[in-house]
Amino acid sequence: MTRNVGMTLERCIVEEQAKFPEAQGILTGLLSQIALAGKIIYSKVNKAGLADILGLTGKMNIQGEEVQKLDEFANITIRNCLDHGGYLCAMASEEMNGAFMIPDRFPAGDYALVYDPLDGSSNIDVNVSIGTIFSIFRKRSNSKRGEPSDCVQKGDEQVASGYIIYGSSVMLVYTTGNGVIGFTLDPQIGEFFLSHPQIRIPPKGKIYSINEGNSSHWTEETERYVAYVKSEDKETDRPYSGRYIGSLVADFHRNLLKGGIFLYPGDKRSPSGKLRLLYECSPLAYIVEQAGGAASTGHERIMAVEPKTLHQRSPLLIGSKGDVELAEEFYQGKR
Ligand code: P6P
Repeated sequence: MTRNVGMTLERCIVEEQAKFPEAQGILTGLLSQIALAGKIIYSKVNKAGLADILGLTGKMNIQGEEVQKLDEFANITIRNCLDHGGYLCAMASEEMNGAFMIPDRFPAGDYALVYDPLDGSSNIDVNVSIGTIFSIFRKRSNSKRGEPSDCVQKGDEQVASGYIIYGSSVMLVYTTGNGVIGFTLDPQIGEFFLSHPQIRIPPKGKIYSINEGNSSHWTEETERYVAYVKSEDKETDRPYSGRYIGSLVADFHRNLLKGGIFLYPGDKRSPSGKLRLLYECSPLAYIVEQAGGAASTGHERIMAVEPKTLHQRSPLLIGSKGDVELAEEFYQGKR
């Protein structure tokens, strides 16, 4: 009897691609190259404690944050894996001030990639799971080789999005608009195998994730919502458990599988919150909506927000639909 070698990422994408002949294998190529970048990044992340790659480059990124060497490595790895395939016209990343237009020496394609190369990087030195987050848009400009503006599109325009989590195992989770699928890397053979064929988030959870250290700056809505989920009420399954890792991909991935809500709301110091719309909130919003959940600013769907600038921030409430809709009632003055 032939041993089932398991459904690899490539085989799964090709079979899914076959359902959309008009896509001419674009997604196959793009997702395969993103998977390759993830394997290369993982090869460094899992040795971070050994190499001298830990520590800061001393450079500052556009956010005014010190750039960790691994951040820079991840950013360049993704750019080098995806700049020559002919699928993309432009790329944009947390680590680059402006869009990176595909150089003339390579063919330019009809898609734009926006990504956070290594989110949660402040956790690199303490061995907490971190992740790569990505969004793929169709080129919208009329220019043959695209424009930087092709990277600045609202979430509803995404053709695919996903993340790679570098944790106790490495997983690639993505959507192309037909549900959410997860693959787990077998490091022995360097292949991603299908491990989560159809991820669905529970309609309601019992976990809330928020940085309580910010509570002195919270708005009254956030104070009242957090007090609500922490108070006892058997009928509505409260209190919730507090879980906060400080690494968005890790907090999001746990809630996606177990149910619950992650909040990084605006506060009195920064009304737009901390997280970036285009390469943190938007791609995860596409994943969670495709898994049956919801993602909101507190007042509107994250996917409906029309971005104005590449690095703009957005408040984020994301997770089980029942939890996000309940939290929205607090932010919209209905509770
Ligand atoms: P805070 C990591 O720097 C990050 O961008 C996300 O991964 C994480 O959810 C958030 O910031 C943590 O921010 O203010 O709670 O430390």
